[in-house]
Amino acid sequence: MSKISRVIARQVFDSRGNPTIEAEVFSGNLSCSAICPSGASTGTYEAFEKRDKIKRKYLGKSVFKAINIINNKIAKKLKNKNVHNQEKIDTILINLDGTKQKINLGANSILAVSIAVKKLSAKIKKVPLYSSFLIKKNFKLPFPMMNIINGGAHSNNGLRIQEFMIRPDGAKNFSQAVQMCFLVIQNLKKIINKRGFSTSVGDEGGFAPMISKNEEALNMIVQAIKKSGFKNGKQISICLDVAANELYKKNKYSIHSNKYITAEKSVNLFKKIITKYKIKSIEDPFAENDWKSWNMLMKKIKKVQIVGDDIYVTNLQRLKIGFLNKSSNSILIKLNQIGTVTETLEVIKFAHAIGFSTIISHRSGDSEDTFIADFAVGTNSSQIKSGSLARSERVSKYNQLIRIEESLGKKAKMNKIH
Ligand code: 2PG
Ligand code: MG
Repeated sequence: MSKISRVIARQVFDSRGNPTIEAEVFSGNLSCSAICPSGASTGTYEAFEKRDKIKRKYLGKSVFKAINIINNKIAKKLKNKNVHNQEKIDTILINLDGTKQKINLGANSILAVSIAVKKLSAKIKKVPLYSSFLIKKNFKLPFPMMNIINGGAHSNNGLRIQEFMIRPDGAKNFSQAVQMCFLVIQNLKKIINKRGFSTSVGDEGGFAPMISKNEEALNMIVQAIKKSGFKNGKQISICLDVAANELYKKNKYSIHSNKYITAEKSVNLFKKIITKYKIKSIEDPFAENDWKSWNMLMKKIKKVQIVGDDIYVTNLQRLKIGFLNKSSNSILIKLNQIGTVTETLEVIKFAHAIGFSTIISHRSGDSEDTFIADFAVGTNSSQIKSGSLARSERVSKYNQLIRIEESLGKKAKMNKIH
């Protein structure tokens, strides 16, 4: 048994330059740290993110109260606990908070500690982090979903849909997957440049040209795929995150233009673009409580991955409701939506048991922490979403997967997209 000797936290900064928490957990002279990410288009049911809300200092965004909680309350409770007993440690943290949405301690303080403990346990055991989750052998690499055009809450271009992604379905290995995305991204850059738009990037590293029509973005991507020598819908597939919570008002949606229309009409327009652009995956097509419309889409659209993010918020109870309502066939996994490693693993296990695919995801405010790369491999998740091949906080996850693939050698295989 290795005992936790010390837990400390500090305020660091995320990729948007906002304050966030880094926790460091010690056992003797070994330690590991973890940085908590932060979202922009957040679901109502996500676990609570604790911020100081003192306008004067960091416009309300500092996290010193949460850091205090780690340095005192949490550190005291975890002292001398077995670092290898993740479930017990997470249970202590959950009980210490005592609320459903982790309102007392804040999911940001809890998660930073939970992840740091997990990393430290693997370090002490001298095993690769990816081998310390659900999967113990036959590790598979996830397909990257790279967000190459940013819209919605992640940029200020007025583009309705938040994320236009590509997934290199034809890749034989992870390095090739990255190479394929690289080619499409570089060609897309040329296309955007030629059209006279800026090639600067948004929060997740994708381009954020000043266009406002979804189809304009889709046309440019199709062109870039073709120019790279790939077949759209075959070697490379287009995937979307609509983030429809942000486009919802009084039972209507402004997904396809800035005019608000019914869900029925939106479904028909989804159908149109899915066929035209051979779209293979759609995340958050409707708002977080609009179970009826999700089910309508599932009934009307076949062979497309329908992914729940804000609707499930990595929460087992909400996933169960979604399963009973036939709301989707896939779930996006974000550790900070629920707050501990153990609870996240429970959700993934359930998702796989009911035949859902799992997509491990970054947040739009992320950091150099690469935990989710190992997590994707160790949980047998078929996909990972970590932005584009730009901005180090995005690329760092893909780089870690390249290292994992290398360390697996000949045994390395790509996961299956179902
Ligand atoms: C999403 C995420 C990540 P955010 O909606 O899926 O891409 O964005 O972190 O802003 O919620
Ligand atoms: Mg989303």
